[in-house]
Amino acid sequence: MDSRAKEGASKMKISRREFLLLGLAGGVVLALPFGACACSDEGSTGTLLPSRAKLPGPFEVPLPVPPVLEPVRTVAGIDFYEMTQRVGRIEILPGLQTEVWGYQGIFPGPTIESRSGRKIVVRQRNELPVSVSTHLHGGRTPPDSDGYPTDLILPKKANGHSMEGHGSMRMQSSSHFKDYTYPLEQRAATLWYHDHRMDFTGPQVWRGLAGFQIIRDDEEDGLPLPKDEKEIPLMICDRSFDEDGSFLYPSLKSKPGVEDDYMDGVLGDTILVNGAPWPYMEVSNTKYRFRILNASNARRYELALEPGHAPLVQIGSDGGLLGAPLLHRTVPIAQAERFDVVVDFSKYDVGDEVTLKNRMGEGRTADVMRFRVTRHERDDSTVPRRLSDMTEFVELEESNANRTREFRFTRVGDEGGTMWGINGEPFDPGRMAARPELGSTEVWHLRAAPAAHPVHLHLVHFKVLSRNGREPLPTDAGWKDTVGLSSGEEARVLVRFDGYRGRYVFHCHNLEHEDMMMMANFEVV
Ligand SMILES: [Cu+2]
Repeated sequence: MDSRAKEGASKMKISRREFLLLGLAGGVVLALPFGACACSDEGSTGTLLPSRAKLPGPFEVPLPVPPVLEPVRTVAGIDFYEMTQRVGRIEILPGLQTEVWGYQGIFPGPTIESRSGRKIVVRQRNELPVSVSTHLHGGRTPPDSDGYPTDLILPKKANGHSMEGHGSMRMQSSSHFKDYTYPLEQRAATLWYHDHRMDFTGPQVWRGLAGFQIIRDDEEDGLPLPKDEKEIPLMICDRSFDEDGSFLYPSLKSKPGVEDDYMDGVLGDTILVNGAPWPYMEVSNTKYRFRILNASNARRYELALEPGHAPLVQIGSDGGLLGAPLLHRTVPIAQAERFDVVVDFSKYDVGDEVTLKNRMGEGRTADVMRFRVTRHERDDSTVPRRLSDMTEFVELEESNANRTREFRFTRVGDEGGTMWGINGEPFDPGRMAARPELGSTEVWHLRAAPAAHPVHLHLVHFKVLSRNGREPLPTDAGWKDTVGLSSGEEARVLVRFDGYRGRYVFHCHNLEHEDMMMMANFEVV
């Protein structure tokens, strides 16, 4: 592990062999490894940036839930949305104002609720002082709407801002808005949209450019899972604040990248959930569904409930519902990963306080948020033994693979490393790392050294075949679009190249690594 990559090395000591059988509400008994600890041996790769502002105490502010964006019109079954990316001022730390760069000027941005197979068009307007490119993470999206890093929406005053440090960058858009078309020919899942601008994704997401998009379908609607006010998206991310409440970020002035000390990644000292610092939520003694997203730049978490009377019942992953629920005592969540979990608060007494902890954190970053069980309520929801018909997933086997490719995620450049790269190469929009055929299946062997790298592929979903030559972790289950690798780890993933022909990127989702070139192209041919 790099000497600077030391924040929050895991202190978990749970035996990997711990094996329990647990009953769930509704009489379902699952013979699953509960507490099979998915603890990594490494914590987050990054350097802590201390806040200068006075931070609030834990669990003082209520959990906000982002508003749902309504379409501006519907024509021929297509929903049209409009969003403006602009500067906003919001109160994140009590009594202070924070300038955010937000979708609709808010952070997190508004949630888009959509249906599988129902096309939507999102017009993104840019009223920020910088260029942007919007990516729908987890979306099976045609290439011209995927938010390629140089497919920019220029700022209104395009007087040089957009070319910061990039005299040679090819401009692919000259408008102040762009219509993104999302066919959404994919399963129900928790997606998120965020900025993906070449070299500046880290600072622009840090300033607020992230929001949820949820896709629903009939299969999921037919399940008796917790719904409505008991189905909550949780965007977890870390930030640091200057004395006046503004976001701190160690940018180089008008140039890509961060100060040398932070090239491993920027770790905030304040944990936000849906934009609020260490919030609390009042719950009844019933089941709740949480769609958890790690939207941090560099921080990984190991989530756990304390006291742990109830397991985290995982019902879905990046790519939607699992075939059957899985019980975890802890859930490791790398940047950009999503875990869809149900928590049964009937395992607690009214009056109990239940903390969502981060076992990889230290001091204040070991807390995420708190649930207060405040009332009795009738609960009609259950977690069924079967969640989804995962035929396609089960049938996709390594023997289906047409070929294997290997990608190493390492430092590149001068002695000591000045950049990050894949197979020794920093990102070059003109270079193609792979040309898989549409409809083909490949094994991608991903290796991370010498730091933690969450690897994300655009367009596709994949199945984790193995981790470090052994069985995947219980938390690697289901369709994935991001796989978290600790320093020195490797994973083999089985990827089905479905959807659209064209050029896409895959990259490390440590946003500082991504900005410092840990990205490559693949073209589906
Ligand atoms: Cu990385």
